[in-house]
Amino acid sequence: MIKGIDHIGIAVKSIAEAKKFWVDTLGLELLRIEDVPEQKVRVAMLKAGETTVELLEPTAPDSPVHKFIEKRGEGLHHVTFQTDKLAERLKALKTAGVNLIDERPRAGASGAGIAFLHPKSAHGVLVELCEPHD
Ligand code: CMX
Repeated sequence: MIKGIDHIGIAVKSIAEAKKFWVDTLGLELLRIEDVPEQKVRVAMLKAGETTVELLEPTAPDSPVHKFIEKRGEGLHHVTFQTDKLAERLKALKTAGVNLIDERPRAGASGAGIAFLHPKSAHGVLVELCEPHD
């Protein structure tokens, strides 16, 4: 079952620049900054009450986030929902005709299993599912 929103991903050209608004002005707490080489991004995780905002800065020209910013500019990039039994859920979604970017869970930050669903199957929203590590 879907347990809630884990985080909201926002594509930015520069974490250092974006932090001036999100942290210094709006007041979200910076939890950590880490590189995610598999996705060719650097991420800043910001605490927003029960959930988290993830600023995504591309680290290579062929990063999906670089492509997104080139095409659409900075802005909302994806929404991540927490789920259990991710592998089973992906099979069920595939059977239901959903276009899966990841057919099997991949390793995400902090040992979580993650998988993306294509925005064409989700009314224009890139959806990420994550199953937190126990
Ligand atoms: N949200 C909504 N729509 C999106 C989108 C996004 N984030 N990214 C792309 N699209 C749309 C495009 O606008 C385009 O629509 P049209 O065909 O109507 O023009 C369509 O999807 C195809 O886009 P594209 O620019 O040709 O890009 P690709 O098909 O090469 O890649 C996607 C799109 C979603 C498959 C790719 O970005 C992907 O695999 N994403 C998952 C991985 C990822 O985003 N990683 C970064 C975050 C990692 C992290 O959180 O750690």
